[in-house]
Amino acid sequence: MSAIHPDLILRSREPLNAEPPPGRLRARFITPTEDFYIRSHGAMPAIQAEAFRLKLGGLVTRKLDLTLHDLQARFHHHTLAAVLQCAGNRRGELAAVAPVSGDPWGPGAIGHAEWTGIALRDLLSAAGVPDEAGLHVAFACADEVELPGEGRFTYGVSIPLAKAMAPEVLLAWAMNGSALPPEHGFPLRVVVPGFAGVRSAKWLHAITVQRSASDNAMQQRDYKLLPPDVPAADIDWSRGVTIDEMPLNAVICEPAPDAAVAAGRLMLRGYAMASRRAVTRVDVSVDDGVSWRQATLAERAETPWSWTFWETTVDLPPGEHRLAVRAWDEAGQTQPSSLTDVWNVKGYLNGAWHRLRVVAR
Ligand SMILES: Nc1nc2c(c(=O)[nH]1)N[C@H]1C(S)=C(S)[C@@H](COP(=O)(O)O)O[C@H]1N2
Ligand SMILES: [Mo]
Repeated sequence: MSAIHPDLILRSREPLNAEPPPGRLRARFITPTEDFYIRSHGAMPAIQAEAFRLKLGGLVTRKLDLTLHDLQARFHHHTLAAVLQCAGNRRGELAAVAPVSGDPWGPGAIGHAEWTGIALRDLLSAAGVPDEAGLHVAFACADEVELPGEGRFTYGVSIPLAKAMAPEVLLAWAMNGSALPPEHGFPLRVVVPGFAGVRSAKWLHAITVQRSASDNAMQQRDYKLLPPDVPAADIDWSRGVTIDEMPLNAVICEPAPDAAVAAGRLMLRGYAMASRRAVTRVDVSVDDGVSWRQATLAERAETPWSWTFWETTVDLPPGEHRLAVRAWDEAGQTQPSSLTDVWNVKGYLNGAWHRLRVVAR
């Protein structure tokens, strides 16, 4: 196992799950690889780049069997900055409503990296995809994983062909200009900007074009948004909706929750993310959402696959203060105010206002 950065907050050692503290996450618009969250469901597979082959089959005109060098030599290279975020980002806060299952992620199960690889659509086009509605592209991976009640199986997920043919979906061999580190999927991973991290398959070795979504338990019996009345003890997955696109979100990265700060002027900083649409406004409150002021959008990108960094200065008299943040997107939508509104037993898609308390002295 490669050493992880000592500043990462370890959520689980086996499998390896870790996230950066929020202040570190907000330090750089492109998240340094060592600060990038790690979310794995099983042990990291050791793959030799020289022996690596990617197979593409299913409903295609020509099956493909390619080495890494073939991929790099035959297809146009793309580099794209994109956010990857876990559907369980901010799950930890939901436990205040009722118990949730899974690692208690803070707001750091997200990162914004520069990914280099080929467009998945170029590979699919080279293989020849039928002109048929409703197809799916399934990814098979090298890691063996385990889910409660499902036993052990190799990781697999799928995305609709329509998304697979979108220009932003990459098969990436590099992250921030260097080869993918083992924990982020060496030698090849999928990057599906805008979709929950679960679809960005690491340690990819086979792609299948097919008529239905992947029948892998990771696709069918996990990562679905369940209604709030589904009990933990007996999950009826057919009541859940497959989590693909991520909701609008905003987080206060600085100050930290329960921080003791000097009374007077205080800088608040954080991130906001909309997926597919742009973030158009970020509001900050120092009275728990009774009144709001607009933050400055300090750093943003041209594409909807990047996050937005916001900041603002507030004036806090001595005492306890309840801070809150909410983002707006270009469709004029904003986030639900309370954790109760979004709670689900698996703790996915927490896009409620991010709130925290600070004490000014
Ligand atoms: N093969 C494989 N791919 C995977 C996973 C995994 O456990 N195995 N975890 C997924 C989940 S849930 C997330 S959030 C992202 C995390 O990617 P990262 O560890 O590079 O941040 O990878 C996804 N791809
Ligand atoms: Mo995830």
